[in-house]
Amino acid sequence: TAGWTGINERTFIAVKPDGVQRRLVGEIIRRFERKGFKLVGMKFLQASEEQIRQHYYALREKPFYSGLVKYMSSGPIVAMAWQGLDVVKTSRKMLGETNPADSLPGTIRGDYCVEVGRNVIHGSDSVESAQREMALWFKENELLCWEECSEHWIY
Ligand code: 3AN
Repeated sequence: TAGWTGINERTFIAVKPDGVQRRLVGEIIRRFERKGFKLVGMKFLQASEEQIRQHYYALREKPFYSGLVKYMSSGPIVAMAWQGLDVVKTSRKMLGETNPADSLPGTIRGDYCVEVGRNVIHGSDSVESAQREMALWFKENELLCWEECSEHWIY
């Protein structure tokens, strides 16, 4: 997965257990599609605590870490990879700030949540994190390269 930049930049997005429970999956996908990003990988899964510990390894010393691991493995999540120009930076803008109270209306966290510990969605914070996280959650053949070639479609 190395070397994805420009219009091929990719990021890892996950709808967290509270987002799934609150039926926000469709809304979140809709926002990324309408923005103009391309879905290149998606799975619905219940993560193990071990997977979450790896995902949030950088936060292992934080006081909220064990609560975060429990929360993120408490129910199913939707793991996705999205592709497009500046998708890492732009998707962080679409998410809003880590604390929903600091997130502007119009952002996902600004519109749909109130608590930092229940903030509905994850998005990679850099191109390097995106590559590490995509490798953690997807096998290489689960990330697709596809083009919009409508002549092959029925309608
Ligand atoms: P972001 O998800 O915006 O990149 P990080 O990486 O600092 O923010 O934090 C990862 C996750 O840890 C957050 N999405 C949130 O669920 C949780 N978290 C962050 N800060 C706190 C906090 N002060 N209290 C409880 N949970 C937190």
